[in-house]
Amino acid sequence: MRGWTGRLIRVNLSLGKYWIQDIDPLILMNYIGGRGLAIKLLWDELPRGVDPLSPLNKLIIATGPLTGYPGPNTGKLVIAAKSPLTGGYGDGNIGSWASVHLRKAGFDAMIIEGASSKPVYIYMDNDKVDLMPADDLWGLDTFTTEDKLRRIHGSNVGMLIIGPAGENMVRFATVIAQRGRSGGRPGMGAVMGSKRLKAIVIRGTKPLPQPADPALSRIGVDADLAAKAKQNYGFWLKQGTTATVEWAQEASVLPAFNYREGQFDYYDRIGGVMVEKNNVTTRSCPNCVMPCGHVVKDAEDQLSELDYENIAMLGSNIGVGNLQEVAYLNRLADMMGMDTISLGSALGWAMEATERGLIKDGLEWGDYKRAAEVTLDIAHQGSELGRLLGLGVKGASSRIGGGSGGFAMHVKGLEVSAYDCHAAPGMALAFATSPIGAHHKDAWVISWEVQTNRFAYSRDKVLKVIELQNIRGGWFEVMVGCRLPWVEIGLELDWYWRMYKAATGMDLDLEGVANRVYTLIRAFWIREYGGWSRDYDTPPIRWFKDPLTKGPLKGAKLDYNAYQQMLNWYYEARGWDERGIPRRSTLRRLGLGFIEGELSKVIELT
Ligand code: PTT
Ligand code: SF4
Repeated sequence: MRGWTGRLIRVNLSLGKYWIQDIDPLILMNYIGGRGLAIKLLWDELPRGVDPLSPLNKLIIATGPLTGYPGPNTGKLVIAAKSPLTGGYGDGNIGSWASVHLRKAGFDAMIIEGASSKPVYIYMDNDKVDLMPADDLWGLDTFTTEDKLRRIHGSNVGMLIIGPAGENMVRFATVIAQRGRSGGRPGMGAVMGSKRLKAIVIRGTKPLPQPADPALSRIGVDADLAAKAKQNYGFWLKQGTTATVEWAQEASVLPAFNYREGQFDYYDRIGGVMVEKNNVTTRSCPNCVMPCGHVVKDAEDQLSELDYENIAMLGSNIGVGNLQEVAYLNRLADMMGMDTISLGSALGWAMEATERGLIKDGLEWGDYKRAAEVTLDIAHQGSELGRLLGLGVKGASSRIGGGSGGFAMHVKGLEVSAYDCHAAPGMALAFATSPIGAHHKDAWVISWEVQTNRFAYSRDKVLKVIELQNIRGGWFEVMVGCRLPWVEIGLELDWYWRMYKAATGMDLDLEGVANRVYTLIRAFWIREYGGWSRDYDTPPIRWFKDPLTKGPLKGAKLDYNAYQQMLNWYYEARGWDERGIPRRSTLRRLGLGFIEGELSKVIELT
């Protein structure tokens, strides 16, 4: 096959052994790579009901057939496993040189299984893997760990690292690369920690696989040039995703005070204009034509890399209206190795619980110093509050009760990304049906929604959500490139279809692949949950019950019955029944007939 290496490397940490294996070409054709390959491997290889933090869980690192080739933003990888935060399928898409090095080492993917009895890190040099002792790295933050590993292995390597949060199995611990890339929101860092795996260091020096058409490089370079020629390119370089703060304020979707409101009085002190003024440098993933990591000095005069979600969740959502303070909390999260979205949500939830007298010795809105203390407590699991919040808002609210579930902002256990949906039913549906829980990456429909009829609960809106899910979750997550050239500066999708064809020699069946991957992920959740309920596909109750109390959309809230009608349309369009279970006919049409037997052991199929 062309475009793929056709091989994966399997490392078993319990046995201290590794194997090189061919990947069935049919699997690559049907699932392509990234998330597609990851869910196929997890479905096939995980025993049903496995504890996500046990040695039986497997961590999949998967690239795609364009990874590393010239072309817009081809330096990312998917990291996936059964999630300890949600109990279902979890993944993240992270920019790291590890992606390019893995391909240059001759592999499309790595599977990590078992668990080491002592802290280790993987050092992979092309076909050879060594498990290196990591006792002196254990307990270190991600920045210090990266510096130490670079001193040992030089700069021509790619790395994926966990911090204390991952080691201590904080449920929303992520994997960090390049001091500010963070991936795997549903606890992929905790899975690494449970395996006592501190880091993965990869050095690949072989040529990338031969593409089907040598014109691939030229097409990729032309696509880069086309991206740079886009009208919005110059503005993007100045503010990147952080310009979204001002847009979200204007649209009343900027989460404030634990999603009680959609606007924040001090938004201009933490927004894109402020970031631009304070920007000291920018950082990027490999092969990026449009760097988005905006670095500013934080409250301790250290460098911190910001994106929109970090600012909204550690700023407006917890009442902090100062960019340097937000940046400080963000840097702590990067160093500790935990997700800023979930952290901001957990802190916001704890602030509200404190206000309501449900938590003693908690924290007040806007108190960034106390928020920083609690952040470190979560990472180190060093106090009762730190241990509570380290469970995520779903786990924490079910532990303390007292009605605190009513303001726990999550779907399926994953904290909601930074878009308030009191007045955005389409985005609420996108969050509720995202295949990993409430992440915006699969369908950021909100920008389209606020420009059209934002209050409508229409079939058109449902179909728009699915169209976006299929492109974002079913293409960018399986071919594993960054979607921002398309989303943010309008690079035409046709460039990607041409690059895919040149790399693999095949035409892309987007609908087929996306539906197959979405449906298999749905089946995985059902299998792991031992059943299903429509409640799992319903957004947080707050958006239905507590209307916005101020701003131009004062009084807005979601309508439960109208939402349920949208969910019916959604299921119907995906070929799932009214319970959200894929129909037998859908499984067969998508080439997923092989899961019928196992799925029907846990639920009756229609
Ligand atoms: C992504 C999520 C996001 S999405 C942000 S800001 W965003 C937060 N960033 C964090 C961070 O930083 N530090 C930290 N400790 N935790 C963080 N949690 C949050 O993580 C990220 C970019 C961004 S920045 C976005 S939109 C796009 N996301 C993509 C995606 O999901 N898929 C894809 N094919 N391309 C994408 N391109 C963009 O990538 P998760 P990254 Mg990330 C400081 O991984 O788990 O999906 O979480 O990977 O390399 O950092 O790129 O306004
Ligand atoms: Fe990475 Fe941002 Fe470039 Fe995408 S736009 S490849 S996330 S630096």
